[in-house]
Amino acid sequence: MNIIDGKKISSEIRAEAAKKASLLAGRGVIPGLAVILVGDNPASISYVTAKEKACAEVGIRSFPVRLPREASQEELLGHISAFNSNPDVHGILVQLPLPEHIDESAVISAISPEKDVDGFHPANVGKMLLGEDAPLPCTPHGIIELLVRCGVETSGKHAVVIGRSNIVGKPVACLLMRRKPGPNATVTVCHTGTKNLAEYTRCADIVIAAAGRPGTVTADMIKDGAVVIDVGVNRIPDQSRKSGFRLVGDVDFQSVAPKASLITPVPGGVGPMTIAMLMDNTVKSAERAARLN
Ligand code: L34
Repeated sequence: MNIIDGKKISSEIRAEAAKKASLLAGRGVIPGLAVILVGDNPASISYVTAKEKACAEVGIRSFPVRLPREASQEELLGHISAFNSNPDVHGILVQLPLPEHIDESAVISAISPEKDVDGFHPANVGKMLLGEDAPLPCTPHGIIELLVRCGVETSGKHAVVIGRSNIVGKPVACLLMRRKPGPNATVTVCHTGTKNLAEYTRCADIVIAAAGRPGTVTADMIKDGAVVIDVGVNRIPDQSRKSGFRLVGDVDFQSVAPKASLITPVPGGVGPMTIAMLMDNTVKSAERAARLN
Protein backbone atom coordinates (compact mmCIF):
# COMPACT_ATOMS: atom_id res chain seq x y z
CA MET A 1 0.00 0.00 0.00
CA ASN A 2 1.50 3.33 -1.01
CA ILE A 3 -1.04 5.60 0.67
CA ILE A 4 0.35 7.44 3.70
CA ASP A 5 -2.02 7.20 6.66
CA GLY A 6 -1.89 10.72 8.08
CA LYS A 7 -4.69 9.93 10.50
CA LYS A 8 -2.77 7.08 12.09
CA ILE A 9 0.56 8.93 12.25
CA SER A 10 -1.11 12.04 13.66
CA SER A 11 -2.83 9.98 16.37
CA GLU A 12 0.57 8.57 17.38
CA ILE A 13 1.92 12.12 17.72
CA ARG A 14 -1.13 13.18 19.74
CA ALA A 15 -0.58 10.18 22.03
CA GLU A 16 3.05 11.25 22.55
CA ALA A 17 1.89 14.79 23.35
CA ALA A 18 -0.72 13.38 25.78
CA LYS A 19 2.01 11.48 27.62
CA LYS A 20 4.08 14.66 28.02
CA ALA A 21 0.97 16.61 29.05
CA SER A 22 0.20 14.11 31.81
CA LEU A 23 3.78 14.37 33.12
CA LEU A 24 3.31 18.13 33.27
CA ALA A 25 -0.06 17.72 34.97
CA GLY A 26 1.69 15.62 37.60
CA ARG A 27 3.80 18.67 38.35
CA GLY A 28 0.73 20.88 38.51
CA VAL A 29 0.98 22.41 35.04
CA ILE A 30 -1.94 21.99 32.64
CA PRO A 31 -0.94 23.07 29.12
CA GLY A 32 -3.30 25.78 27.84
CA LEU A 33 -4.13 26.86 24.29
CA ALA A 34 -6.15 29.94 23.34
CA VAL A 35 -8.02 29.33 20.09
CA ILE A 36 -9.32 32.50 18.49
CA LEU A 37 -11.63 32.51 15.49
CA VAL A 38 -12.94 35.68 13.86
CA GLY A 39 -15.94 35.26 11.57
CA ASP A 40 -17.78 32.20 10.35
CA ASN A 41 -15.81 30.76 7.45
CA PRO A 42 -17.09 27.14 7.42
CA ALA A 43 -13.65 25.61 6.76
CA SER A 44 -12.10 27.65 9.59
CA ILE A 45 -14.90 26.61 11.96
CA SER A 46 -14.25 22.98 11.14
CA TYR A 47 -10.45 23.27 11.65
CA VAL A 48 -10.82 25.20 14.91
CA THR A 49 -13.36 22.71 16.23
CA ALA A 50 -11.00 19.88 15.38
CA LYS A 51 -8.18 21.67 17.21
CA GLU A 52 -10.27 22.08 20.37
CA LYS A 53 -11.31 18.44 20.21
CA ALA A 54 -7.66 17.41 19.93
CA CYS A 55 -6.83 19.59 22.96
CA ALA A 56 -9.41 17.73 25.03
CA GLU A 57 -7.99 14.38 23.94
CA VAL A 58 -4.37 15.35 24.68
CA GLY A 59 -5.05 16.97 28.04
CA ILE A 60 -4.64 20.57 26.96
CA ARG A 61 -7.04 23.12 28.40
CA SER A 62 -8.45 25.20 25.55
CA PHE A 63 -9.56 28.80 25.87
CA PRO A 64 -11.98 29.31 22.98
CA VAL A 65 -12.78 32.79 21.66
CA ARG A 66 -15.31 33.36 18.88
CA LEU A 67 -15.59 36.89 17.50
CA PRO A 68 -18.08 38.09 14.90
CA ARG A 69 -16.80 38.92 11.40
CA GLU A 70 -17.27 42.66 12.18
CA ALA A 71 -15.08 42.55 15.30
CA SER A 72 -12.51 45.32 15.36
CA GLN A 73 -8.77 44.79 15.27
CA GLU A 74 -8.59 46.49 18.68
CA GLU A 75 -10.96 43.96 20.17
CA LEU A 76 -8.90 41.09 18.78
CA LEU A 77 -5.66 42.67 20.03
CA GLY A 78 -7.30 43.05 23.45
CA HIS A 79 -7.89 39.29 23.68
CA ILE A 80 -4.32 38.57 22.55
CA SER A 81 -2.90 40.96 25.12
CA ALA A 82 -4.92 39.30 27.91
CA PHE A 83 -3.74 35.84 26.85
CA ASN A 84 -0.14 37.07 26.59
CA SER A 85 -0.20 37.91 30.29
CA ASN A 86 -2.26 34.89 31.41
CA PRO A 87 0.15 32.30 32.89
CA ASP A 88 -2.39 29.49 32.32
CA VAL A 89 -2.13 30.05 28.57
CA HIS A 90 0.98 28.60 26.89
CA GLY A 91 -0.12 28.90 23.29
CA ILE A 92 -2.17 31.43 21.30
CA LEU A 93 -3.65 30.54 17.95
CA VAL A 94 -5.46 33.05 15.74
CA GLN A 95 -7.01 31.08 12.92
CA LEU A 96 -6.25 32.51 9.46
CA PRO A 97 -7.46 33.99 7.21
CA LEU A 98 -8.75 37.05 9.06
CA PRO A 99 -11.43 39.39 7.67
CA GLU A 100 -10.11 42.01 5.22
CA HIS A 101 -10.32 44.94 7.64
CA ILE A 102 -7.89 43.32 10.08
CA ASP A 103 -4.14 43.65 9.57
CA GLU A 104 -2.90 40.07 9.74
CA SER A 105 0.75 40.88 10.29
CA ALA A 106 -0.07 43.32 13.13
CA VAL A 107 -2.08 40.57 14.82
CA ILE A 108 0.61 37.93 14.42
CA SER A 109 3.26 40.32 15.75
CA ALA A 110 1.12 41.05 18.81
CA ILE A 111 1.30 37.43 19.98
CA SER A 112 4.09 36.87 22.48
CA PRO A 113 6.79 34.88 20.60
CA GLU A 114 6.93 32.46 23.57
CA LYS A 115 3.22 31.65 23.04
CA ASP A 116 3.35 31.60 19.24
CA VAL A 117 2.50 27.92 18.72
CA ASP A 118 1.92 28.53 14.98
CA GLY A 119 5.51 29.70 14.52
CA PHE A 120 4.26 32.68 12.50
CA HIS A 121 5.75 35.52 14.59
CA PRO A 122 8.58 37.31 12.70
CA ALA A 123 11.01 36.53 15.54
CA ASN A 124 10.26 32.82 15.24
CA VAL A 125 10.30 32.86 11.43
CA GLY A 126 13.76 34.45 11.68
CA LYS A 127 14.95 31.79 14.13
CA MET A 128 13.62 29.03 11.90
CA LEU A 129 15.51 30.44 8.93
CA LEU A 130 18.68 30.66 11.01
CA GLY A 131 18.22 27.09 12.26
CA GLU A 132 17.83 28.21 15.86
CA ASP A 133 15.46 26.58 18.33
CA ALA A 134 11.93 27.90 17.69
CA PRO A 135 8.36 26.59 17.37
CA LEU A 136 7.98 25.35 13.81
CA PRO A 137 4.87 26.14 11.75
CA CYS A 138 2.48 23.21 12.11
CA THR A 139 1.75 22.21 8.52
CA PRO A 140 5.40 22.31 7.33
CA HIS A 141 6.57 20.52 10.46
CA GLY A 142 3.80 17.94 9.99
CA ILE A 143 4.99 17.32 6.43
CA ILE A 144 8.59 16.74 7.56
CA GLU A 145 7.35 14.46 10.34
CA LEU A 146 5.32 12.40 7.83
CA LEU A 147 8.41 11.95 5.65
CA VAL A 148 10.54 10.95 8.65
CA ARG A 149 7.99 8.52 10.09
CA CYS A 150 7.42 6.91 6.68
CA GLY A 151 11.17 6.37 6.31
CA VAL A 152 11.46 8.55 3.20
CA GLU A 153 15.10 9.26 2.34
CA THR A 154 15.36 13.02 1.76
CA SER A 155 19.10 13.62 1.92
CA GLY A 156 20.46 14.55 -1.50
CA LYS A 157 17.00 14.13 -3.06
CA HIS A 158 15.31 16.76 -5.19
CA ALA A 159 12.22 18.19 -3.51
CA VAL A 160 9.93 20.44 -5.55
CA VAL A 161 7.61 22.68 -3.54
CA ILE A 162 4.63 24.15 -5.39
CA GLY A 163 3.48 27.31 -3.63
CA ARG A 164 5.22 30.13 -1.77
CA SER A 165 2.79 31.02 1.02
CA ASN A 166 4.03 32.09 4.44
CA ILE A 167 2.06 29.22 6.02
CA VAL A 168 3.33 26.34 3.86
CA GLY A 169 5.49 26.93 0.79
CA LYS A 170 8.21 29.18 2.20
CA PRO A 171 8.66 27.42 5.56
CA VAL A 172 8.53 23.87 4.16
CA ALA A 173 11.22 24.79 1.61
CA CYS A 174 13.29 26.19 4.47
CA LEU A 175 12.93 23.03 6.57
CA LEU A 176 13.63 20.65 3.65
CA MET A 177 16.98 22.28 2.93
CA ARG A 178 18.21 22.09 6.54
CA ARG A 179 21.56 20.33 6.78
CA LYS A 180 21.93 16.92 8.40
CA PRO A 181 20.48 15.65 10.72
CA GLY A 182 17.74 17.67 8.98
CA PRO A 183 16.24 16.62 5.62
CA ASN A 184 19.26 17.87 3.62
CA ALA A 185 17.28 17.95 0.35
CA THR A 186 17.91 19.99 -2.78
CA VAL A 187 14.89 22.27 -2.98
CA THR A 188 13.16 23.97 -5.90
CA VAL A 189 10.26 26.32 -5.20
CA CYS A 190 7.69 26.76 -7.98
CA HIS A 191 4.83 29.26 -7.92
CA THR A 192 2.38 31.17 -10.10
CA GLY A 193 5.31 32.90 -11.80
CA THR A 194 6.87 29.56 -12.83
CA LYS A 195 6.82 29.13 -16.63
CA ASN A 196 6.84 25.34 -17.06
CA LEU A 197 5.85 23.66 -13.82
CA ALA A 198 5.93 20.12 -15.24
CA GLU A 199 9.56 20.57 -16.29
CA TYR A 200 10.46 20.88 -12.59
CA THR A 201 8.08 18.35 -11.07
CA ARG A 202 9.13 15.64 -13.58
CA CYS A 203 12.62 15.56 -12.12
CA ALA A 204 11.41 15.66 -8.50
CA ASP A 205 11.95 12.79 -6.08
CA ILE A 206 9.53 14.49 -3.68
CA VAL A 207 6.69 16.81 -4.68
CA ILE A 208 5.00 19.02 -2.09
CA ALA A 209 1.83 20.47 -3.61
CA ALA A 210 0.65 23.55 -1.74
CA ALA A 211 -0.89 25.65 -4.49
CA GLY A 212 -4.48 25.69 -3.19
CA ARG A 213 -5.83 24.72 -6.60
CA PRO A 214 -7.35 21.33 -7.50
CA GLY A 215 -5.75 19.52 -10.43
CA THR A 216 -2.41 21.34 -10.08
CA VAL A 217 -0.48 18.04 -10.25
CA THR A 218 -1.40 15.39 -12.83
CA ALA A 219 0.16 12.00 -13.63
CA ASP A 220 2.19 13.27 -16.61
CA MET A 221 4.02 15.66 -14.24
CA ILE A 222 5.31 12.94 -11.90
CA LYS A 223 8.39 10.73 -12.15
CA ASP A 224 7.82 7.02 -11.50
CA GLY A 225 8.36 6.26 -7.82
CA ALA A 226 8.18 9.87 -6.61
CA VAL A 227 6.83 10.69 -3.14
CA VAL A 228 3.83 13.02 -3.43
CA ILE A 229 2.63 15.15 -0.50
CA ASP A 230 -0.68 16.89 -1.13
CA VAL A 231 -1.24 19.91 1.10
CA GLY A 232 -4.34 21.23 -0.70
CA VAL A 233 -7.71 21.21 1.06
CA ASN A 234 -10.21 22.40 -1.53
CA ARG A 235 -13.97 22.19 -1.03
CA ILE A 236 -15.77 21.17 -4.22
CA PRO A 237 -19.59 21.51 -4.34
CA ASP A 238 -21.11 18.01 -4.38
CA GLN A 239 -24.86 17.62 -4.02
CA SER A 240 -24.54 13.87 -3.46
CA ARG A 241 -22.93 14.61 -0.08
CA LYS A 242 -24.86 15.49 3.03
CA SER A 243 -22.44 18.39 3.65
CA GLY A 244 -22.97 19.67 0.09
CA PHE A 245 -19.24 19.45 -0.72
CA ARG A 246 -16.32 17.08 -0.93
CA LEU A 247 -12.66 17.68 -0.19
CA VAL A 248 -9.99 17.36 -2.84
CA GLY A 249 -6.30 18.17 -2.73
CA ASP A 250 -4.10 19.87 -5.31
CA VAL A 251 -3.11 16.49 -6.77
CA ASP A 252 -5.16 14.40 -9.17
CA PHE A 253 -5.03 11.44 -6.79
CA GLN A 254 -6.61 8.86 -9.13
CA SER A 255 -4.03 9.25 -11.85
CA VAL A 256 -0.99 10.10 -9.69
CA ALA A 257 -1.31 7.40 -6.99
CA PRO A 258 -0.35 4.48 -9.28
CA LYS A 259 2.89 6.24 -10.28
CA ALA A 260 3.93 7.41 -6.82
CA SER A 261 5.90 5.26 -4.38
CA LEU A 262 4.07 7.07 -1.57
CA ILE A 263 1.25 9.59 -1.63
CA THR A 264 -0.87 11.42 0.95
CA PRO A 265 -4.66 11.38 0.53
CA VAL A 266 -7.01 14.32 1.09
CA PRO A 267 -8.64 14.11 3.56
CA GLY A 268 -6.59 12.02 5.97
CA GLY A 269 -3.09 13.10 4.93
CA VAL A 270 -1.41 16.37 5.89
CA GLY A 271 -4.50 18.00 7.52
CA PRO A 272 -4.54 15.89 10.68
CA MET A 273 -0.76 16.32 10.98
CA THR A 274 -1.20 20.09 11.21
CA ILE A 275 -3.37 19.61 14.27
CA ALA A 276 -1.04 17.04 15.85
CA MET A 277 1.95 19.38 15.52
CA LEU A 278 -0.08 22.18 17.10
CA MET A 279 -0.66 19.93 20.12
CA ASP A 280 3.06 19.15 20.24
CA ASN A 281 4.01 22.84 20.04
CA THR A 282 1.57 23.71 22.82
CA VAL A 283 2.88 21.01 25.16
CA LYS A 284 6.46 22.07 24.40
CA SER A 285 5.59 25.66 25.19
CA ALA A 286 4.10 24.58 28.52
CA GLU A 287 7.22 22.51 29.25
CA ARG A 288 9.39 25.55 28.56
CA ALA A 289 7.24 27.73 30.83
CA ALA A 290 7.31 25.08 33.59
CA ARG A 291 11.11 24.98 33.44
CA LEU A 292 11.22 28.73 33.99
CA ASN A 293 8.91 28.55 37.00
N1 L34 B 1 -3.29 30.33 12.40
N2 L34 B 1 -4.34 29.41 10.58
C1 L34 B 1 -3.47 29.29 11.59
N3 L34 B 1 -2.77 28.14 11.79
C2 L34 B 1 -2.93 27.08 10.98
O1 L34 B 1 -2.20 25.98 11.16
C3 L34 B 1 -3.88 27.16 9.94
N4 L34 B 1 -4.18 26.11 9.11
C4 L34 B 1 -4.46 26.38 7.70
C5 L34 B 1 -5.54 27.47 7.66
N5 L34 B 1 -5.37 28.51 8.66
C6 L34 B 1 -4.55 28.37 9.74
C7 L34 B 1 -4.87 25.01 9.51
O2 L34 B 1 -5.07 24.74 10.68
C8 L34 B 1 -4.97 25.03 7.22
N6 L34 B 1 -5.26 24.28 8.44
C9 L34 B 1 -5.87 23.02 8.46
C10 L34 B 1 -6.07 22.33 9.65
C11 L34 B 1 -6.68 21.10 9.66
C12 L34 B 1 -7.08 20.50 8.51
C13 L34 B 1 -6.89 21.16 7.30
C14 L34 B 1 -6.29 22.42 7.30
C15 L34 B 1 -7.76 19.16 8.56
O3 L34 B 1 -7.95 18.63 9.62
N7 L34 B 1 -8.14 18.60 7.42
C16 L34 B 1 -8.82 17.32 7.39
C17 L34 B 1 -10.22 17.47 6.85
C18 L34 B 1 -11.02 18.48 7.58
C19 L34 B 1 -12.42 18.64 7.07
O4 L34 B 1 -13.12 17.62 6.97
O5 L34 B 1 -12.82 19.78 6.76
C20 L34 B 1 -8.02 16.38 6.50
O6 L34 B 1 -8.15 15.18 6.67
O7 L34 B 1 -7.33 16.88 5.61
